[in-house]
Amino acid sequence: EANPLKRAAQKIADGLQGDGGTQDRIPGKPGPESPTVAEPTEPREPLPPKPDQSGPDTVSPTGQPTGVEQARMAQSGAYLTTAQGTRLYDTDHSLKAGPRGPVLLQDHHLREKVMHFDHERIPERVVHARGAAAHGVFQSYGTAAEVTKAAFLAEDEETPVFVRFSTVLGSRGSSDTVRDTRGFATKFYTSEGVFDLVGNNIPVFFIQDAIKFPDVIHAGKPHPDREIPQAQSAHDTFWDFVTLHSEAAHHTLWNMSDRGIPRSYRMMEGFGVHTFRLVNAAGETTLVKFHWKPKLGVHSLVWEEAQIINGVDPDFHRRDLADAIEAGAYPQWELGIQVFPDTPDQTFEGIDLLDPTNLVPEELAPVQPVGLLTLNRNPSNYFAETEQVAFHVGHLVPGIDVTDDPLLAGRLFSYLDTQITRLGGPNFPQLPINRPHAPVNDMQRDGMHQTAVHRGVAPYRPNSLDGGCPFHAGAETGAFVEAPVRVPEATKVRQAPESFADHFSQPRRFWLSMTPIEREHIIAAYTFELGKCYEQAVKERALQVLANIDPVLCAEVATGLGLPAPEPTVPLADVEPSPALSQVGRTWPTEGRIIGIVTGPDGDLEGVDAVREAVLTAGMVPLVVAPTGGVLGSGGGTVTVQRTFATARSVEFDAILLAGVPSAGADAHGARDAKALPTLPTREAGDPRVALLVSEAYRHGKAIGAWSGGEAFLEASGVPAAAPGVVVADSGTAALAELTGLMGKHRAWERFTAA
Ligand code: HDE
Repeated sequence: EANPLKRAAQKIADGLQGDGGTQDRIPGKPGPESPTVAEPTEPREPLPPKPDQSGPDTVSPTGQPTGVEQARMAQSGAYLTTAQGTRLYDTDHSLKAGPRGPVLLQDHHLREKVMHFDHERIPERVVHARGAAAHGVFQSYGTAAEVTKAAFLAEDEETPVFVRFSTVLGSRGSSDTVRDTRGFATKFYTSEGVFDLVGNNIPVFFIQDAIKFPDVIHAGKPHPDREIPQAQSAHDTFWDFVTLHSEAAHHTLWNMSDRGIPRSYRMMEGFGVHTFRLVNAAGETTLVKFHWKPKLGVHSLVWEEAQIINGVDPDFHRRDLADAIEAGAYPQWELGIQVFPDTPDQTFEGIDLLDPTNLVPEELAPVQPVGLLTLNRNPSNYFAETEQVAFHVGHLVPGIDVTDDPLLAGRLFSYLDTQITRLGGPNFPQLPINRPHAPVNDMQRDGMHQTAVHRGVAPYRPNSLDGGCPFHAGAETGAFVEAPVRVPEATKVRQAPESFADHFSQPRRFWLSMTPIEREHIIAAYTFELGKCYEQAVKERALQVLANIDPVLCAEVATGLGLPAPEPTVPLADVEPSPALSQVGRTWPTEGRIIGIVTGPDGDLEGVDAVREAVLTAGMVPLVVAPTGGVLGSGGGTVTVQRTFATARSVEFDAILLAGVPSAGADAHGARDAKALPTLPTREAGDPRVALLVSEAYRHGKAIGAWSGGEAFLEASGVPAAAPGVVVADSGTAALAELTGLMGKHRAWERFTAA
């Protein structure tokens, strides 16, 4: 297949045959590696990783290449063994005194097997526990070379990377589409050592000083008595803290905006949050903020959609990322920097650059692209890679240094510290996923889980016994040299600077930058979350915070809560909006978008086939939805079904196409699952499950198209054929053409009442 996008989309569609993976493919279409029904009797090696999967490329701590194979040493040979390499003839029965007798204590295999199992889990991350990751490559444009000497940012440098996306509050098994901030952490394996950019999808943070991190996280995590709610901010302790603590107002507002519920990890921005200091070859310094800009645009779910997905497919974001990469539809982001002069006061246009609750509008300091990130390989083992990867804001390379942001200072301590508990000792840099690709020659020795066999007798400096090795490097031999920044003379205090005291002008700017639709979403989010709180005092205090941001926001939420709207206690800030903060109004590529094509045995199957082909050619993914699984039609004009009315839910699709005349009621095609529920008061025409599909898609602002009698579904679902974003056409391909244009806007925004 010549068109790579089409190939990618086809692969996603194929991979999604049936509802789950290789075991569940269409009859007659087994996957290439499908397991046979019976257990194989001939020994063979484990299946190799799929083409899209790979483990980390590793080198040993002493710089010797080891390759992935060494990491897989535990799987050599065809025969089952103990951990000591002794072959086993049975691993299914304990050693007993007779078949019905007691199990014998001497069963060393039982003991070893269960002992290892008992210790398979490590502590999950205290925050960002739930994540999904991928390998990729970062291609530098060289445009940052003037401001930094970092080798990986020089022209045409290519650097391997590993990126982990995450939610913050939920535990490892929680749902993907909860309202929360998302982590966006990137490990660059550069020739000068590892650089980690440990960012979020929101450019500001709740607190200005790391000493409050345990407070904000304790407040956001589930209540300590019942451990509910999981992964959400809609509860009293969270709102108690963020309303008592007005510096949290800005980040909270972002969380309540559409940014808190991204459509996909592939459609999120990333931000370094803090201001960093770059150093160039001449030793000149510049202050910068890092940005990741997704090629597919910044898109979000709507709240009801997010809630449904949490039940229907809690792994929605994880699946989306892995499917796209497996199919070859590689997600891409441009890395950009906002550049500020390194002046002694470290402010820009009156904005304190050391205050992590501030952003700098792109209209004041444009984001300048410096390189391209492409994620192109899935991990081959979740635990070894995604779980064991250890990021740290202190993993810096020459040319990138930190600033005195007090939040960043705390992070510089925390990340190393937490890995010791999580990864069981100080040798986690030796884990394959964490190993630098630059030669390592440290004098760290011993400790838990030491895997290096160090040579020599003198792990100390100065020494003569190991020939004085290893040697210090100078700046000219690539050493990291801290920027010699002057620290003002001062007295020790536990105090924030006065410039950190403005907590409302930045949130007000964000609010004013939103379109009416986005403002409605924000109002609805506050009303929902505060409506879930029990404490009246918390709600009242939240309204006070909102009054200081904007009177309309405050009044609308107050109405929803049935409470009076308070007056502001600070003068409303006079700020210019920053249109770059809004997600609505632009047109974006539609690659990788998923179109549900609803049809049945009586539908226009030829038309469906033509539409599938056109969807694939456009690099999007067609999923055919029909009353039952299997293959529709016969002979040449057949269509394979990927979803049934029972397994499909609107939230999986970015747009819906209705092909052909619906069959009234579920019985027509013998779908028994429809009988598992009490009968709904069905409308005249149409299966109620399709009516739900279409009405939900409509409510969520998704493009809907119909042809060849499919219009009748619209009526049955209560969707007006003339509504914005609804297309009725003569043929499937004509409907698709219009639909694609609509999807470029992400949603039919005109359908939202605020528009
Ligand atoms: Fe983190 N954060 N953080 N954080 N953070 C962790 O480190 C911490 C902050 C971020 O995919 C922990 O390895 C403190 C801001 C991401 O593995 C821990 C403070 C930003 C990830 C930690 C912050 C982040 C973490 C938990 C306040 C955005 C996931 C496990 C001073 C710029 C990385 C771990 C991954 C993870 C501490 C604030 C981003 C406990 C003390 C601001 C993306 O060390």
